[in-house]
Amino acid sequence: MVDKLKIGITCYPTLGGSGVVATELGKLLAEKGHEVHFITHSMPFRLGKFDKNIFYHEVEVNDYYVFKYPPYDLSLASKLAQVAKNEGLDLLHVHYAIPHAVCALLAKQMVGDHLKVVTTLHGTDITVLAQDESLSDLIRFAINESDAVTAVSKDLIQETRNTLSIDKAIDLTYNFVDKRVYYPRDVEALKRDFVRPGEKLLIHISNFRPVKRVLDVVEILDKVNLHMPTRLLFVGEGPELSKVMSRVKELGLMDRVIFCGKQDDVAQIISLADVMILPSEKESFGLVALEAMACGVPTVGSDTGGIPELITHGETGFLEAVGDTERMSEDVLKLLRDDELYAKVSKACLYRAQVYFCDSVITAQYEQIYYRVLGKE
Ligand code: GMT
Repeated sequence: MVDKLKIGITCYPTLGGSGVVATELGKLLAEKGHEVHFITHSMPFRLGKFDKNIFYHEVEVNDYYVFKYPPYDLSLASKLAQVAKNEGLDLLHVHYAIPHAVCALLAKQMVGDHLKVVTTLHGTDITVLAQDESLSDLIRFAINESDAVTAVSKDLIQETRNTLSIDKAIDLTYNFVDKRVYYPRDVEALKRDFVRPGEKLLIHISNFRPVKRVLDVVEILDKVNLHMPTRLLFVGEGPELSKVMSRVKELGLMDRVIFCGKQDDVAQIISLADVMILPSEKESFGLVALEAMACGVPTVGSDTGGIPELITHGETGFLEAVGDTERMSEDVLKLLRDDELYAKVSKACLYRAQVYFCDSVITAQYEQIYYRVLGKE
């Protein structure tokens, strides 16, 4: 019989792909009989319904008056150690090297070497934080001292090696989607609330950080709309939102754009759309493109980071150089004008999401890593 494990998971519990992946993984592990303890500063937003194998431990930050800054990292480290001891955890699976892996390593020192630490790299700790010399040694330490390290694309593994001169083995664990949630939904009736007959619908979902190049999405809509009546759904919020709204007004596209804000039922919204637009400057994986793929919606985006490992240009979407909105809009038009091509690409999307980014396959990969670090292979 396979050993059931006691696993602690720490992630950023609010919106964001890493939080989604960590939470979905925890839920799937719990379904397989493992005991899963989320240790985070607030309830992970995708946690959902009650499960007897899922526990939530809130990290409360001590705001003692001598502290200039409340020490979240120390509160997390001591909570991790406390939960690990009280619950007899086998391992901590932490998402992001900074600060989570560093905190987990401190907890391991407090609890003992039998507590293993698995760290998953999602991108920003390598592509942004590791560029900062004041943090790079700490990130290298966190990676080298973890019992296992995983990354969400080959590109991110390579970038970790190059940026931090790291030789340690890093396991590739692609992002995944739960096929029971992400599938083409029947949204024909709902679609009539968003587009008129004959119109097409584009979608962009992100946290509107500069790295997402959301203004490019508006340029693409503008260009496509010149040739074909098209609308655009923006899902999410973030620092670039007001700039995006100004550009939409400047181009006279207000009646073509719907700003939905943050939304929970992403699969339903994606199913409304014809094409997902992801023109990011950098993307270690691009979870939203996978979510779209699993709903049969192709992505047009940039050929950068881990995106080409997910989307095969010409088969499951189209990828162009970062910032080339001209070619991206031509790709969108190519897809929207040719029903036969669209159907072929959409079918290929469903197949690729099922076969290569299937929840059960990736969950099993994580389990294998857990058993390996615990010497239970
Ligand atoms: O993209 C973001 O700004 C959010 C960030 C996160 O922490 O959720 O996303 C990163 O992790 C996701 C899950 O592994 C990946 O799908 C995203 O590509 C990655 N973002 C970047 O690399 C910019």
